[in-house]
Amino acid sequence: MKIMKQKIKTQQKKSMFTKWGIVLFLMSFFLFTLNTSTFGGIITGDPINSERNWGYIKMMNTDMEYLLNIPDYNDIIIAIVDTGIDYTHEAFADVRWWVNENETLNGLDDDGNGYIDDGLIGGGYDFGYMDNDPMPILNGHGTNMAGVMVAKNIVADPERKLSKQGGIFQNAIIMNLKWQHEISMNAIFGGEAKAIRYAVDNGARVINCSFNESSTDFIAALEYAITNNVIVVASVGNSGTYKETGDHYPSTYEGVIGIGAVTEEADISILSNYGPDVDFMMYSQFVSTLGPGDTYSTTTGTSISTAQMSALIGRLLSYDPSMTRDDVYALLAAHSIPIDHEDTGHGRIDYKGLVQSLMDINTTYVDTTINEEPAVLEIIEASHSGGFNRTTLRSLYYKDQRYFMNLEIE
Ligand SMILES: [Ca+2]
Ligand SMILES: [Ca+2]
Ligand SMILES: [Ca+2]
Repeated sequence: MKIMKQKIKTQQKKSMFTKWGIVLFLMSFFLFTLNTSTFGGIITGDPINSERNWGYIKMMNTDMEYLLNIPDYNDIIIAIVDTGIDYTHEAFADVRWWVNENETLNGLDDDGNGYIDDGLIGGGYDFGYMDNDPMPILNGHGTNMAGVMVAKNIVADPERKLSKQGGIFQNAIIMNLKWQHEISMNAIFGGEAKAIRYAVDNGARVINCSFNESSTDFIAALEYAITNNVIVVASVGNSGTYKETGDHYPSTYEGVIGIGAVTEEADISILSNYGPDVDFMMYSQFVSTLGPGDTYSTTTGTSISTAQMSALIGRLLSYDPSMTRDDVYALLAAHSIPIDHEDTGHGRIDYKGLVQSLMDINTTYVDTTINEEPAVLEIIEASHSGGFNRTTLRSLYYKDQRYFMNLEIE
């Protein structure tokens, strides 16, 4: 097999937002249990495709096209346990919402799981109000989380919308599990534990927990998830302080993957907690995403860091669903770049390196930009059980430069 490639200049842009730390820190005082700070959820007139939106991609050593052009191989369900997702958002039009095949919309609990008509509307259930519609009433947090996972590019208005960015794992199947009562901001029906158990019982491989909650029932549900090889990914919190084990649940619970926040300069975000139970750091500042009611917003904090990691882990599982939580963790840890701060776990993810390690590829790379006649640069050999389909591989990083490739099978 011969691969012809053309070098594409990557756009390395500098952040305009290095001085926002204090602002973000002040904003963190307005937070309740949700690990995010959204600017009221909506910034109108703000070009969503501005350079900062590349942050979360850049902090993973990759770019959006690279992410999107690597194929997904298997269906993976990600449960977003949050405030509910506005599943009617225009950028979610093609999203694969999870459906409970064992229910019928008839006012009865057909599958006998204790919930009437669950999993038929918007991908899940509302454990905050105990009804079958997980649509948020007030809070945009859940929609923010889903945006960085599965939003699709909207091309109609490229200056305003997600022209350069979409979710990290757009083929994910999303389970939309609302756990909070939006007025009280609490789980008055024990929704946080119910939602976790529901996700496990219905096939979720990843559960996103971008919040802080520590009820006994909830801890038991976390253990249930971990025992069943479901990967729980949780935000480490936005108070900018050191957290010992047990100080912040679920992120410091053993077996949960705790996610902190870095800036575009790969420094720890001023609002990110840190400590022995932080596992990885993801990008956190002004991450563009979706809000309820066809709105677009930017979101900052460890919540959105966590959502990115959940999507990334979902993608990894789609390559090889047989991987356990420990397999995934080891893979991420092996392809992490430490940041210059103690107690920040393995640091940020080198997605490019990670994907290369997953590729089952033994290929001759030919750089058409160096010579008129194609020149062989290097033969890369790697193998992994989750190997890529070579004919669909469209781009690859090579020695820190990005290439598009035209594949020729010989
Ligand atoms: Ca039911
Ligand atoms: Ca029913
Ligand atoms: Ca509802």
